[in-house]
Amino acid sequence: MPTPSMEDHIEQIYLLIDQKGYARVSDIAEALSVLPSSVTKMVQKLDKDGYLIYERYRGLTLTPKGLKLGERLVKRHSLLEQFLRLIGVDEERIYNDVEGIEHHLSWNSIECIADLIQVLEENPEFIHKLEELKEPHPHPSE
Ligand SMILES: [Mn+2]
Repeated sequence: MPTPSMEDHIEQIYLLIDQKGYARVSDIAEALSVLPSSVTKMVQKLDKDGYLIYERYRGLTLTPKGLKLGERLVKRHSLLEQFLRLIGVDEERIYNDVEGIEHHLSWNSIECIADLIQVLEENPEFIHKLEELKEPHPHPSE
């Protein structure tokens, strides 16, 4: 089982390769707000565990195992974003909230949330009821 930190790294590597065609240690470090040295350490562990191949001067490539997990993690992230958006969470909170919960839900819960999203999308009257509840809704000071 990959740890939350391993998941974060694989997710970012997958996204970077998808968007730029490559993932550099410095870009991963910046995306995750951690030191490049700790990314290097993690990348070596992910190499050892078979998620990617890391060659110091040639960069890194995800193995089929890493690609499969990366794709799942990115899907999970966007599914949770979609869910929070649908239930009316403020846009500026969504990313951080998802980062906070995504590693701690079982795939069973994720599947149930996916089903709930489907029901909500097919029945917009539920969304309207939620919106009505929210009308004047000051947040407690944070
Ligand atoms: Mn994420």
